[in-house]
Amino acid sequence: MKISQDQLQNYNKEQLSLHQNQFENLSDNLSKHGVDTEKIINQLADFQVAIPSWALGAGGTRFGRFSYQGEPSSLEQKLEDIGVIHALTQTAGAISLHIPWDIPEDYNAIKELATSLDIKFDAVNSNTFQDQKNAKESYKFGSLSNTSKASRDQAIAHNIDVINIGDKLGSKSITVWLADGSSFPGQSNFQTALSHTQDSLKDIYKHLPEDWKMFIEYKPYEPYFYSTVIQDWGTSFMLANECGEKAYTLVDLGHHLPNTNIEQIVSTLMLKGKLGGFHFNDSKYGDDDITVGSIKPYALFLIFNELVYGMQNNPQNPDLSWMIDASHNLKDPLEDLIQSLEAIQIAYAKALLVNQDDLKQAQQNHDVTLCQEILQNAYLTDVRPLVKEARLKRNGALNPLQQYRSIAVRKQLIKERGKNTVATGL
Ligand SMILES: [Mn+2]
Repeated sequence: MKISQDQLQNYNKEQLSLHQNQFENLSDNLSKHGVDTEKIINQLADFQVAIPSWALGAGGTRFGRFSYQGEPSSLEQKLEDIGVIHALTQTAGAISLHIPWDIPEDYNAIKELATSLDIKFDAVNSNTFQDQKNAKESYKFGSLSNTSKASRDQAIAHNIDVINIGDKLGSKSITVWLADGSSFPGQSNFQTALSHTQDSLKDIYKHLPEDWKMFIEYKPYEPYFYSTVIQDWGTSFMLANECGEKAYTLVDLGHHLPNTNIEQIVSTLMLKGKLGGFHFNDSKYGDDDITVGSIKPYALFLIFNELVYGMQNNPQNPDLSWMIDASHNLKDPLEDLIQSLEAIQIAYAKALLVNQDDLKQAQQNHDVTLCQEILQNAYLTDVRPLVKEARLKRNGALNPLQQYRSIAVRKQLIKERGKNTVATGL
């Protein structure tokens, strides 16, 4: 299904005068404090986040999977779902493909469909965390780090295939996340596992097209419980440096132990020009993959504050690949993604409100109280009118979730696809 401009505009008309009042109030207030509202709205309008191809259906837990009705059962339908979210939010202008779950059959048709929906192909993701049907070698005891050369070679060849598939679609990066690790002390030789991983990554790196990047994702634990080969940003950073200038670290919000200072990690990586990708989600305990901003919105703001600082002050760091990496077990996946995109825009807008010059001055004067006030004043500002204005500028919906419900998208999808369709994924 597709949302038409008429549907959007009719709906927006009803909400417009209320929005205009709220926007003018905020805008006047911000102008008095020297904020360039127009500039912030443009920055918000330009900010696009990739939706992964596995996020459109119901995700599994370790114990079961409860299907959601009207799930997309082909890559075409997944693109259509992202098209719906993008039409409403104007923030989801990219897809991140997971291979082998979503290998296109007709590349030109897929590219045309994506273009018609204003969707670009962002990083492609390889999968060596599960065995594929008829695979010769198993990843049960690791992929790029496996003590078996045959398993490592198979995993390297798969990553090269993923690059080739992405290249045909116009992607410019590959994300490598390894489940490799061990569950028991003594099971794995740490040095051997790390050396194998390094050599395997270098082999993959050799096959990167000139204008491509490789993102190396880290995670402290899970699926194994004692050790993970690429467990933290330091290990990822070291591996990226060993590979070369086209290799970068990828930060996933859920891949940290509780209370890790993620904003400091982001800041360090950007200073070194090595932050390439960023995955959004939220968590209470571990890699919970729940709606962005649903648990720790202030932490998200502080992280965005460092990202904004880096984007403004670190030309050595490339533009980032942004993606939502979450799983949807209870909510309609599309509603969850709309909520996540809203939370991302809100955190970004608040970070853009931080007066970096004033903050620098306060830091220089060791005025700790004022430093905190500057951050909290930005955080406590209700920026939703700015986010809405940015959407309006791009002909999106003033209130995406309300509109999604008022035009009964899910009901329509169930009618088109049936109740029992299942999207590929975990
Ligand atoms: Mn991730």
